[in-house]
Amino acid sequence: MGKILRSPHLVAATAAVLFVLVFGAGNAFSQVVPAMMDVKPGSCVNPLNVKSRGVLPVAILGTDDFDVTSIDPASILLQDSVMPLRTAAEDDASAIDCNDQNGDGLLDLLLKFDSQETIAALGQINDGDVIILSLGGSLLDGSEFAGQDTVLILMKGNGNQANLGRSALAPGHNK
Ligand SMILES: [Ca+2]
Ligand SMILES: [Ca+2]
Repeated sequence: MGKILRSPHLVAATAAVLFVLVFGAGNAFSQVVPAMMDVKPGSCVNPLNVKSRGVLPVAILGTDDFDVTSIDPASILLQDSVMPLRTAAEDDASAIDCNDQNGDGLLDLLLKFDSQETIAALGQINDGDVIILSLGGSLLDGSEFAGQDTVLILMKGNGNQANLGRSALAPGHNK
């Protein structure tokens, strides 16, 4: 039996198995589950006024391959630094809400971020910039997810654009 263990074929086969194990494990750690993210659900342009003192609503849309209830809400960060609001904002029932935002029958996770905190996390911005917002976090099974959407930076006006985004949300609330 000792001779068989030293067989070049067996050594090669063992190496191949080890390679697959290591490669597979590496993949499991580096894989990030893609998530569908929609800043300001109901608005395509996603204007973000730098003077807005309100909230920036962001939906993570559930798909057949992505169940939003598998997200660990405590892990969610926008731009790697901004946590979603956790207390009720104004007349909203809760800051983190699970409902079917886009009416496709699949649950979506609705988050709200403080507009000023979000703007501060963007660094140098100019009027009219289209900025990619990144959102990420962990799933309850420990894997990571990430999504992206864009916002249009507005530096003029009085913040009414931001309020438009919020009122566009109202019809999406389940009634
Ligand atoms: Ca949008
Ligand atoms: Ca949905």
